[in-house]
Amino acid sequence: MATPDFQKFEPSPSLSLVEGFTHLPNFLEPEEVQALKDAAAAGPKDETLSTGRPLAATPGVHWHGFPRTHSWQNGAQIASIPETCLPALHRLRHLGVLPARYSFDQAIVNFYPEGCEGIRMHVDRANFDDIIVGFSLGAAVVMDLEPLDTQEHDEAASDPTRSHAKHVLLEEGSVYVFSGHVRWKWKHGIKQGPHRYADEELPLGERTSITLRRLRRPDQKESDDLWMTHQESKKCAQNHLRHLQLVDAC
Ligand SMILES: O=C(O)CCC(=O)C(=O)O
Repeated sequence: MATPDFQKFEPSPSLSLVEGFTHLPNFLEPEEVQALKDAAAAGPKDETLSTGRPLAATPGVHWHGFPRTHSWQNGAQIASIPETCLPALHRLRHLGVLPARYSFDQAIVNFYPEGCEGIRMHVDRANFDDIIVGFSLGAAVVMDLEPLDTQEHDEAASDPTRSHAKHVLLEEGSVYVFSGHVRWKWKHGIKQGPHRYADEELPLGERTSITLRRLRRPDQKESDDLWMTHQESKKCAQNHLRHLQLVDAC
C-alpha cells in the first residue's frame, strides 16, 4: 500500500463546519477503499456479532441492511473490518484528530441500497462515547447537520452570515469525525436520493458506511459533562443506563 502523505490530510477550517466536526475528503487510499469494500462485501463472519443496529450495545462488528448470504461462506480469506480500518485510524491519530489513547470497540456497517430512504436525522445514542468516526464507500451522498437546540437553531437562522443547517458531501474514501458539540448537540442524517450538491445532481448508487465507536462504561467519565447538560440527553441517560446493564451482563 502506498505511504500516505500526511500533509495532504491537514483538515482545512472550511471542512470543520461545526465545532467538533472534521471532514477529510479522499482520506482513504484507493487500496484501503477496495479492502474495506471487500470486507463489507464479505459480510458478517460470525453471526453472533451481527445483531443489527437496534441492539448495537455490545462490542464487535454490527451489520445493518446486509443480505444474509456473504462470501465467508465460500471460504474466502478476507481481512476483517477492524483490521482493515486500522491504518486509517493510525493516520487520524497522527494528525491529532483522534486522541492518543482513544480506542474503538465497535463498528456499525450500514448498507444503503440505491435509492433507499437514507437515515433519518438523529443524535447517536448516548451508550456510545464521545468520538465517532465514519468511513464512506460507494455512491456520494450529502449528509445534513442541524443543531438540536432551538435557541442555537433560531440564532443561526436569523443571522444571514450563519447557516443553521450544514450540508457535507461524503464521497467515496472520505472520513468524518464527530466529537464534542456536534456529536452531542447537533443531529445528522442522510435524505433519500438523488442528492444535489453545488448545483449538480449526484448519481444514485449503493453506499456503505462504517462507523467506529466506543461503548461508554461507568469508568469513562470524561464526556459526561457534555451530554448530561443537555435536555435531550436526559432521555438518553435512561437509555444509557439500560445499555450499560446490557453491556455489564455480557
Ligand atoms: O452512513 C453514514 O455515514 C451515517 C451513519 C449514521 O448516521 C449512523 O450510523 O448513526
